[in-house]
Amino acid sequence: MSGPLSASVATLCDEMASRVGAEAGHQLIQIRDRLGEPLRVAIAGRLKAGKSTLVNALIGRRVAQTAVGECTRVVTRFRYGTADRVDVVCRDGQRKSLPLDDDGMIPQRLGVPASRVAFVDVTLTSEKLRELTVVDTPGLASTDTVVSARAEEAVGVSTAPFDADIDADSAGEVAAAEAVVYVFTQAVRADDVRALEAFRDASARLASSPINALGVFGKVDTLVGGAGDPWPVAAPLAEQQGALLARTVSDVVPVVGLLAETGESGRLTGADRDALKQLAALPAGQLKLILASADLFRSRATVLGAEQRERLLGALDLYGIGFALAQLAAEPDVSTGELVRRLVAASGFPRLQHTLQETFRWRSDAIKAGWALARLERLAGHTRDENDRERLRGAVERLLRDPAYHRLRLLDAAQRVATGSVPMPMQWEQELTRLATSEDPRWILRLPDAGADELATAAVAAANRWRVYAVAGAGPAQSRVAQVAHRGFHLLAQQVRR
Ligand SMILES: Nc1nc2c(ncn2[C@@H]2O[C@H](COP(=O)(O)OP(=O)(O)O)[C@@H](O)[C@H]2O)c(=O)[nH]1
Ligand SMILES: [Mg+2]
Repeated sequence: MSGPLSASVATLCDEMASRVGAEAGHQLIQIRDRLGEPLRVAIAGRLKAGKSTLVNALIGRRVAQTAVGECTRVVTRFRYGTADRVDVVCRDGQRKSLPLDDDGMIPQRLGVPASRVAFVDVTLTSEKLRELTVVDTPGLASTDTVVSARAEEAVGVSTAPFDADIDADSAGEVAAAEAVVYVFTQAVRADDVRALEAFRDASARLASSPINALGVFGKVDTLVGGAGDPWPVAAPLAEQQGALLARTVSDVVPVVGLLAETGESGRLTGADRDALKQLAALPAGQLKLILASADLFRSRATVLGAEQRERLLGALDLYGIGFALAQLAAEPDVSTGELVRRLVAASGFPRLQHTLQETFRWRSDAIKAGWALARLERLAGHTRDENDRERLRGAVERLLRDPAYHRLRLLDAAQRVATGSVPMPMQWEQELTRLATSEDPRWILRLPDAGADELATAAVAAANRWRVYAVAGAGPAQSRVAQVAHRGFHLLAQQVRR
């Protein structure tokens, strides 16, 4: 499952582990083990942004609490396992197992004070977790100014964007993620951007950048009133936000998380469909009225019982209900399964899944290898034994000389440019980003129909351009980046000739 880059870092860890002292050896084994695990994605964002809802959609099960009053203050990690299991991991290292509650969700009461909890470790038999470990985080609280100030302080000391009440253990659990999905709603606020950027320092080499961070514009159904279609507003807004956040996330994908969750978790039943059908039979004027607001729906949709009304609101909200009613009006016999499929399509979730795949999954080898190398470099710097330090540093350097590892230098350089720490003209930046994030020479060189010869010529020309830029271009930082790009295009030319 792991790619060639992470595999060779893992081999290096194994080899070195027997040659260094016990302390460093133990850490090397930890890094190696981690390389064999699925990519770890943290879901970050402010309180009530819809993070846990999105987590459930990604897992395909409603396991994370999203109840209205719910306000989880702990980090929860969801990973694949052969049995469903919830372990509360305490800060003193103690573990306490809990059963899922009657609804199959993590119990709201953990039985341990939140202040003592490091994080909650959940293993599930969900197939979707085989390739992705998901870390749900509490939100960055910001309405309360005191908490906000403390959150900022926490951000200042380069932890991650979450509530200041979070302890170091859970902060570490989030910082250990190799990629981040940042969920926000409506206008992107200054503290959103700051919080997102705070990830940057947390994992050194490949911290939050367009390389490993994706933005999700959540709850877009709440942009317009009632059951109105939010997409004509949501799509251009997401594009604007994408431009605003271009230095921090690779894309901003709009989504109705609630509909994705309901659809992907199989929450909608045949009875729900029948209830919707009853509503669909109402006269148009009355329908318009009950779909105007949640309060009107509660007080006027009396062909249904109170419980059924709440259930539909909770699972679909007004836009989902209105969408389902329109489907049923046009096609009264549509099955529950087909209705669910259309709801998921209307949620925007398929595009999010596709983008996740594109952004993270195929890059995950480089992301993980980069993460591991950053850990190794840190280990080489901190190990007490001087000989161990030397050995580790030497091993990392040898590995980086392998041409395959040039990919990591490229990602690192592209990240510096993309985040603005090394400014560069847009065209150069874009070419570097393409080179760093793809293996397809036609796409990198923007020659979709070219043959091998033409590609090789173009790659050599690009290499030359970057060499000139390295010599004659701007400052020393730009020059270093340009040298990395120069070598990258040189290697690309060799690759297409083979
Ligand atoms: N209408 C609507 N409500 C949503 C959506 N996503 C989440 N919610 C609701 O918003 C509330 C907070 O969501 P939650 O996922 O718990 O937010 P978190 O605090 O970021 O984890 C819950 O009541 C969700 O049902 C959405 O896309 N549309
Ligand atoms: Mg939550």
